[in-house]
Amino acid sequence: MMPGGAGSPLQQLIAQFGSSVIVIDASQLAAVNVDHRKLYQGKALALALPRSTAEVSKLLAFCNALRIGVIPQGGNTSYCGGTAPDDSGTQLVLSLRRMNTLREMNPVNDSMIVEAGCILADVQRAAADVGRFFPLSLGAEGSCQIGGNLSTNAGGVNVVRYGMTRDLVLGLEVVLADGRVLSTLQALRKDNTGYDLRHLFIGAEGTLGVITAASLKLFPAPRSVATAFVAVPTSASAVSLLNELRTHCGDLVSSFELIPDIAIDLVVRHLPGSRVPLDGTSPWYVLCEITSALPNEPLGERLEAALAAALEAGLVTNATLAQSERERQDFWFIREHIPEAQRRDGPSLKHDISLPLDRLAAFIASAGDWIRDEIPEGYLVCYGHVGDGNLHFNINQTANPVQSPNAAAGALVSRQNEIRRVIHDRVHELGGSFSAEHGIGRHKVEELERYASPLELELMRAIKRTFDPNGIMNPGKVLRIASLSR
Ligand code: FAD
Ligand code: 2HG
Ligand code: ZN
Repeated sequence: MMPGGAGSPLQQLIAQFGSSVIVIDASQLAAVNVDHRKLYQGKALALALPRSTAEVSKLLAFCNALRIGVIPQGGNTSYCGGTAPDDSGTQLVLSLRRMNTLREMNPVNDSMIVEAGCILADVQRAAADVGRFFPLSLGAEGSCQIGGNLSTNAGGVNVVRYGMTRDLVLGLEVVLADGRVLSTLQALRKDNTGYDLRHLFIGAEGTLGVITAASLKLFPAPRSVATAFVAVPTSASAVSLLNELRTHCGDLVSSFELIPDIAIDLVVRHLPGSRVPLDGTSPWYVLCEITSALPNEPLGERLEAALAAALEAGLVTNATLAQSERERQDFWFIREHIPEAQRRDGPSLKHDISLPLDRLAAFIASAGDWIRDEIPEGYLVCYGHVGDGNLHFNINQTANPVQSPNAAAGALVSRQNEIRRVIHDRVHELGGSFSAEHGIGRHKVEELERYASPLELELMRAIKRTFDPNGIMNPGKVLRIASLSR
């Protein structure tokens, strides 16, 4: 039986847009009702699958008039519960998955225009097909969408060289809450004509409007690459190694990832086929890559020389360079599968933090000691994009043979608020961020309220009210606003 009686919002939506756009099939709804980490289970009114910007525009105008909450959804891989509807059964999930057209490829201008529902890996491939490079790269690239990447301002493994998603955007097409279409899809690198509105929507997590298309920057394709897997004695040595690499290789450094030994153990244990690059043990490793757009550059020699200097200085204890693309993939397999290995090992708490590089190692040492001493229910799995000062300071459930796995699981999760407070307070005191690249969603709304200044919150709320006075866009995410109707 169809929920909602005659003349109900659902009936009206179906009457207006048809059942090919407004989907109420239970299995399709089940997939969009829950976020990737299964933190929030909601119940959507329906799933909207628009095919064009014009259709998104009509949908939003309609929802605004009826005060129906709209939850934009891309690949649904976000980590902060940004995509889940609430459990009221009144919110419409709007998926961009049908809007996946490459509108324009412009190698001369080094730019491309893609619709928001394009899968990130497809965007990368389209750029590669014309000998260009779209540098955004992250573990979920096979399923996340460019609209989701823009809306979370995703980071990933190439930020050290190319910046966050925000840095890769020339223009946007956005449907506002009332259905009007704001198009700044130009492909200009220089355009100082007043306030740069596109940046408000980047990282807004669907709370200000729906991104329907983007004009993206392209770069020369890397044609020479050298990748190393490096053992380092301490996290402080890893930070110093970054400096050393920059001294020797300058801005060729495109990735610099910290990996602890425990993460390698997890990947090897849970993902058959993974190959450990180095013999022996070390508490920490760095996976680093340097690239150049010039062909046949002796980057291996350059990286080797940098690592030899670091070895001499005691920053490195062992290192290996990938001798083939296959070996390079093996190195990256380990890094990219840490989240999946963590997931398979049991419940975990995630802290996506960033710190100034000069404070990063001291933080790892002191917060690491605190976890060891105070959190017997968990163990630290600290890894991430150290080149950007970004750590995934995660804690996994300790296996406890005395308790059942579930009871033990509950023990760590039941302490999550207390643990989060200690970690985020310490990060804040050190001038860091409690959300480096994953955003706020629903999961970190209280954290934003705690750590943003009153003035920042006042201005963010004013922006929200300006763009979405009826509060229909992704209600309850990023900001709570009492005076809005939702
Ligand atoms: P969704 O999860 O669908 O949505 C994310 C947010 O954006 C939601 O608030 C949603 O309402 C909003 N939204 C989605 N599309 C639109 C749109 N068109 N218009 C307006 N709002 C919209 N993140 C990183 O930053 N770096 C990483 O290295 C990284 N690695 C990951 C690895 C794995 C294995 C996984 C599962 C996730 C990882 N993530 C990472 C998190 C996630 O992939 C990113 O946040 C990604 O950018 C989300 O894209 P999505 O299409 O899945 O968006
Ligand atoms: C990564 O860098 C992602 O692999 C995921 O941002 C981090 O699972 C995590 O905490
Ligand atoms: Zn990450």
